[in-house]
Amino acid sequence: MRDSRMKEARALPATKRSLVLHERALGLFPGGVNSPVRAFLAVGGTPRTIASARGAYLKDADGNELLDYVLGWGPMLLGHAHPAVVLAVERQLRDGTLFGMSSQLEPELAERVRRFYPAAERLRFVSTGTEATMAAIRVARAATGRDGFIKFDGNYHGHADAFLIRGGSGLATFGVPDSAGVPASAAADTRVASFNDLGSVEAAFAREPERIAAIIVEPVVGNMGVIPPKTDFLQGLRNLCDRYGALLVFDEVMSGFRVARGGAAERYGVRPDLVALGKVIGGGLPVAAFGGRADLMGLVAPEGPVYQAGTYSGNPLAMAAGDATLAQLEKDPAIFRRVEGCTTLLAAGLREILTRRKVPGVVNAIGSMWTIFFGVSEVSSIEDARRASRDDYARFFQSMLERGILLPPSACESAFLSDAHSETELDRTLEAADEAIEGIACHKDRP
Ligand code: KE4
Repeated sequence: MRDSRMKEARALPATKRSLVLHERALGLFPGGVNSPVRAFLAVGGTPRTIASARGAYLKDADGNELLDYVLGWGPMLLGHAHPAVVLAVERQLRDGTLFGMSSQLEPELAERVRRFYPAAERLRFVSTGTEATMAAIRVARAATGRDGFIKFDGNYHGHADAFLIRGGSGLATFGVPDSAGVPASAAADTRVASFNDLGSVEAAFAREPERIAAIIVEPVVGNMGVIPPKTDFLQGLRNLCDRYGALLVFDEVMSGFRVARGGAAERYGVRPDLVALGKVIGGGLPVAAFGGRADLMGLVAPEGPVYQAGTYSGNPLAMAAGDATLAQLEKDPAIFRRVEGCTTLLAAGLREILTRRKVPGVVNAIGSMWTIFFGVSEVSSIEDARRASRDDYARFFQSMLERGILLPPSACESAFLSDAHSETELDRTLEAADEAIEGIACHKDRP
């Protein structure tokens, strides 16, 4: 017991500069951050300001090196500052960053996206996942002439009004599943079902068979921690959409390129009518996309009546980063096997520690996404995830951060791996996790 406390008492890394920067930021930005989850409110401690990143590592403003499992919330599949991406962006930088007209790399990247994700027969680039999901639902409403749509409790699709109902990610992190400022009228057409519960979806359709335009789903949930779909759940959604004349929208902003090279559509063999993509396709710069059946995308302006636009859509610099990233993934497809293999090893190692340390918990991992949940034996629903111990996760987060390992600062998020994470990083992570989980066990033993 004493020994473990001694270990825990090791000098905490300096965070003075992060603290000073955060205090300055508090006077400028709500919560001192430009996206809520970065404020560390769910886990406590000083939010870290990052100065640089390379490979699997970040360097914070105090010079602490952090082994990174946030990876920009998913985009950095190759690792930070990958040479091919840096070179491509540097080259484009010199040729200009924004033309207000189409640029050469847009079709290049779109064709690469389509080779990975054939269900995106045609697509449109936007800058954020929020825009992509918003537009996908707008297309579905136009195509069906219906207004309602079904989302799932705990799923997060960005911060458009109609989605901020029982949302995951930061909404669930702060226990405010519904946001203030969203008028009832904006949410009037949102129906909420339970993930992995086909009965709840069928009931929603049965109540309003003519009103539901679409189902939108994170086919592998990442925004309540990782929750894979049960067998036949996604096919069940496909069948219900076909039966009721609704469209199936996969929000693969996070799961795309993460649960398989072709996302959940490939992994589970279910073809959506529309898809939202993002994160990895921008390689760290702002690129997202909505796409799908050619007949549906033909409804989008200027071809059709569905309006959608964006100043930075197809931005040349972002296209360069995305194109270089997907080019690397096409050149070296073994990346997916390597990163998934490392993730599987990490998850197995964490499970072994939980068992050996007799700390109740479970690790969900799929592709290169993973989450450790404490205090529960299974997480296959949002309700299970909500039962997990947020306090133990916060303890784990802080213990790992003290050992130079950065996990998502919320139990309602997915952690990721990159191709820059090797056996060295795994060994270091498992050694730190063993000490951190021992600390949780000791905490539980305390009267
Ligand atoms: P953005 O608008 O943040 O680019 O994408 C929204 C979005 C849509 N769909 C899914 C499945 C997503 O995970 C996201 C955004 N993911 C969060 C992390 N859970 C972004 C990080 C943040 O909010 O700071």
